[in-house]
Amino acid sequence: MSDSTLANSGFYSEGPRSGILGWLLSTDHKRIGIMYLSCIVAMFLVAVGLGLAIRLELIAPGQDIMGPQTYNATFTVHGIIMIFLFVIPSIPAAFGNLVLPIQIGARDVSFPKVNLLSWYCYIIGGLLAAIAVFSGGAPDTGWTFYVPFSTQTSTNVSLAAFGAFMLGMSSILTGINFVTTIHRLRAEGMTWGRLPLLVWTLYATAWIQILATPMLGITLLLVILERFFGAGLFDAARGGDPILYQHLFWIYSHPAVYIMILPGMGVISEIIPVFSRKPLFGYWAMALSSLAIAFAGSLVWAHHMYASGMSDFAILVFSLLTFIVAIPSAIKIFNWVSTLYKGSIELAPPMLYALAFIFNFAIGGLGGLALGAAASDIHLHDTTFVVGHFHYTMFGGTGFAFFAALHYWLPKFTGRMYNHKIAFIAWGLLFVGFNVTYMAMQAVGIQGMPRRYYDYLPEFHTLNLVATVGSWVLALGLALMFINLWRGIRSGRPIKKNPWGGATLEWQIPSPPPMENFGEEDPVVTSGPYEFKGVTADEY
Ligand code: HEM
Ligand SMILES: [Cu+2]
Repeated sequence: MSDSTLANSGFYSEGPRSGILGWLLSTDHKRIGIMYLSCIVAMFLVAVGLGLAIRLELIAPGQDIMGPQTYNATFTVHGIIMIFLFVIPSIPAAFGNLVLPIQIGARDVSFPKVNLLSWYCYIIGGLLAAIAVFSGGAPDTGWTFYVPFSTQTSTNVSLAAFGAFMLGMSSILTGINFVTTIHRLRAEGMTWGRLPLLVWTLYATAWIQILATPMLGITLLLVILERFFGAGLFDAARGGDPILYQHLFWIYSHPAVYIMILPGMGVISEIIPVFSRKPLFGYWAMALSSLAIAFAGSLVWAHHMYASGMSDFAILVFSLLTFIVAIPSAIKIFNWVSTLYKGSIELAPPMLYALAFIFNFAIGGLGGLALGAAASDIHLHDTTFVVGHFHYTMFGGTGFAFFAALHYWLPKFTGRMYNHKIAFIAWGLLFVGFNVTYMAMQAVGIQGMPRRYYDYLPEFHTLNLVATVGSWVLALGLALMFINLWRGIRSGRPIKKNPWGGATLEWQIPSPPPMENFGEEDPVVTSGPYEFKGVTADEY
């Protein structure tokens, strides 16, 4: 951090070592959180650039800026970075590390050294992916690494797959730390019924990280083994089965969408009560629905495979299970809206992103029901409707929750406030640009446009033009948002402990927090996380 005052305050200035080693060898959860956050934002911006390039290629039929091979590599690398280097670590590894220990009244996580190792696994994974891209032959399989193509193509699939393996390792280590910390390091009085909901969602997510991620690791290692030794594991002509790969891949990758969205839901549950000045509606329903999503979400993976030749009975079972998962998700939306009802709403920047999350995720969720129903999915499978759908959930959901978390907690961890007027304008551009881009992609998908094609039929031109222009408005909003946040970090108005009037523990300590989080005494908790009686926001 180049800002002198920030470098001399709180956990930025304390610690056993100074200088760059004071960061690269730090086992402090806040410093590790900041290192993750910096890398994750950098990766996001790189992948946004690739996304904009894809949209530019799709502005008109025919070849515009890239040919088919480059197009395949571009969406593959875009997807790999967005999934493994942005969305999955975005809230758990960055904001989980920054906020979770403080919210439960702890001074750090259970295994600080393992926590630092998780960051190095992230870095190694990222470097392997970068080498796979820049050493000639960027992977062109799609982020799903489907066989048989991924075992045959001459591009750098093994490097990219091993990069994803290391990123999985990083995710598992984060999960192990969070489950142990939440069980063992809660402060006196921090009962399970007083845990902030962000902590409950990170708890449910951590169990998926621990139990499901090894599945991805094994599956990717099998692809690498297949590329080197050609055992025929997935080769039907030699007794193997390519469909087996799809089962193995989605047994992780569908639960992985809950590693992505659950922490985002936790962020929204932190923000909605604070800016409604009302306790969250249905605390236990919210807490238990996180566990229900994690559990039921591990039983629906084959809804990605209705078009793979599955039996009608299997399709029926997975379709029914998919509808069941929608219930706890709907409970969350219902409880957020019930909390807003008759609340004294303050439309501060974090709240705007939280409200946008609810809007976007509701659309994404409804689209998910259309894809969960076999009759409509057989038509929509592998069209740009699917691409629009998962951008609504992963970008419109987790991405907007990440932006909400940036606007809610960055002032706490930098001691400075960003410009609210510019934040409003950036939000407006982002929200409108986002919905124009992905609503148009859903619409042209319903008309039958397949995904992962660099060219398309003339009748799809108008909606693709609209989607591309939408992505420019979206990009303008993103640029304005990050510039405004950066200016806030460098020269924003100094803040005290609690600019928003939050009631959770992080708002009761200095901004930025000291290295030890709390003073001499460990905190003793006597009330719930959303009880605002006597809690007011500091002037800034
Ligand atoms: C400005 C931002 C973005 C733009 C313009 C963009 C655009 C696109 C487009 C047009 C495709 C479809 C390529 C095709 O099927 O032919 C795509 C694929 C994809 N995008 Fe994005 N996207 C953006 C942000 C994101 C974010 C934030 C995420 C994750 C949260 C994401 C995840 C993905 C994934 C996983 C794929 C599938 C890649 C594949 O088929 O293997 N994108 N994106
Ligand atoms: Cu799924």
